[in-house]
Amino acid sequence: MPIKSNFPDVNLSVTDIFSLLFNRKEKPFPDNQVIFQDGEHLERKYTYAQLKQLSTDFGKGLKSNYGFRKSDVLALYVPNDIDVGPVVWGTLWAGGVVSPANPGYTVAELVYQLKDSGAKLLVTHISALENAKKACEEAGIPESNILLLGKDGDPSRKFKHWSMVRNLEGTSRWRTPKISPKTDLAFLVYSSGTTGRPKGVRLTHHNMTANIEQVSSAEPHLSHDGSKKVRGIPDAPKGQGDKILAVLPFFHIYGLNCLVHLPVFQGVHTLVMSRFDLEKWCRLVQDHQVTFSYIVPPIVLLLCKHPAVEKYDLRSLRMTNSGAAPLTRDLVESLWERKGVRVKQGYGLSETSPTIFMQPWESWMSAVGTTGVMVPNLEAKFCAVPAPGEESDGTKELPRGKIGELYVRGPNVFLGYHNNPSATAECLEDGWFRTGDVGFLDEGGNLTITDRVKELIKYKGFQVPPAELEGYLAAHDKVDDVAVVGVDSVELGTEVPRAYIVRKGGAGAVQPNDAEEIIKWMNNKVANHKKLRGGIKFVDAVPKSVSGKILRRVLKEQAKKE
Ligand code: AYL
Repeated sequence: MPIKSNFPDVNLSVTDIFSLLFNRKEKPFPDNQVIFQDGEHLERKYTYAQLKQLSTDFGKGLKSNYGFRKSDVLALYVPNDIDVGPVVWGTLWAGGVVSPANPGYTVAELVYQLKDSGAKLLVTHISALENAKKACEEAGIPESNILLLGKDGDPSRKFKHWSMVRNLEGTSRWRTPKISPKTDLAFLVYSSGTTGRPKGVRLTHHNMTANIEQVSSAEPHLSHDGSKKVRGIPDAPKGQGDKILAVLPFFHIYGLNCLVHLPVFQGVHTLVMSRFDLEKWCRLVQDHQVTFSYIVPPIVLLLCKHPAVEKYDLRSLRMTNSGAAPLTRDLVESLWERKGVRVKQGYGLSETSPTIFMQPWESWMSAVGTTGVMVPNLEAKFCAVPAPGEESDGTKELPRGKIGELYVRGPNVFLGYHNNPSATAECLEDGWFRTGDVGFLDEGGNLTITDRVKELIKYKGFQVPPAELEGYLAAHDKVDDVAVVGVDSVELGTEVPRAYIVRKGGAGAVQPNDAEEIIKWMNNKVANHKKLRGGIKFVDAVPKSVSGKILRRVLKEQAKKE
């Protein structure tokens, strides 16, 4: 029997994202509520009403200036900026699909996503323009279809700023096309899923709106006027509403839903940082009396350990939410002892839009170490964990409370991988999605994640697909065979990728500088988060199953003993 959420089902809207956010009959905050503000250039900010107007204008401009049609894909290759929201919603208004990419991607990594997603336009930032130009040329996107966002435009004026893309032919002609929320795509985010290279995760309008409503109904604690009270948690400072500090990347599903969409749905003032900087983060919390922030375990670690944090008063934070990678009980307790800051967990995946479990604010300490309870309208089951080398099949369901591989079903589960039916078939059946994560539920319905049985490595919450790194390494002339796995770095508080390499010519041929040379060679090929920070180990053979699959768990166990 599938396990149901503790929360009663919510009556979910069936509508497109733009309508959910901007055509609401009743919303609990005024039109002039500031939603996004640049954390560095404070004069840059957008109210709710401005966001609606800017998005509509951009959507019309896409249609009139670029012939943008329903289902066309616009790729984003930008650091966080207050302009991201209107570019996203303008694209959706025009019936398009947004595919966000990491602005740290190398040209080759970006080309892969542009080609795979079939992007027609690219919106970038002046700091990423050089790579963007090269990638567009390779992917066959004309330079005239590159736009810029952010505070600074192009000094040469060759590349248009998104805000100049408006309807020049009068306002009446362009309308939003009819959108079928359950089948029309809104986003193609990239995830490696359980195995292989990054794939386009097909997220519909309804996937995203469902998750916005699932999360907001289970956790209605933030408000524009500070009126929401939670037992045992301080209120927002007097005379001020809640304030979110947005630091996680908007291109990743965690930031995309929790920091771009939720603030405008909930009407909460959100300060946007273009990149993480520990002291700036602390200063913004203190100076702006920030009440909430979404973070990741490595940030929690820094807040617990870094000497600079001593100088700042962070007690305006009513709560913080950590997700994307495991967070230990020790860190939660140490942050509370050191800074009086509460941290609770959320858990989700790109494929589930993303949030599927969240720790209620009230249980941040009593359910510490767990990722909390299921969001409403979701079902779960736990199945026997496959033996190394065997496939999961989702049929050997375990009794509640036993450790097993987690499967979920619900309105926020994606449609499948873009152009990849075999990868889709491996993880989606009868609406059940195989997460590749292993854990168990306690009596209160709180999930503890104990293991990850998929290949994926998480460096500071970022995805590192081992198959992609193996693909590069296999082409190196000193490499005969290779396997990449994640090993824990206590110092960095994260997993790091390590390569196990069979040297051409055998173990006897290994030269003292081989590892360094290969690492350097790799560093030029991949984004920063995919670097081989776990080093290289030369081995006689890569352990494999009879069918030739790499036995990653054998290598991981070996790494633990080293
Ligand atoms: P993706 N604890 C342990 N592992 C986690 C956690 C967590 N709290 N959250 C995510 N993961 C791992 O697609 C897990 O292995 O999305 C999962 O399968 O980049 C994988 O990360 C998914 O990685 C939210 C909303 C967290 C979003 C997220 C992170 C989404 C990461 C909480 O409320």
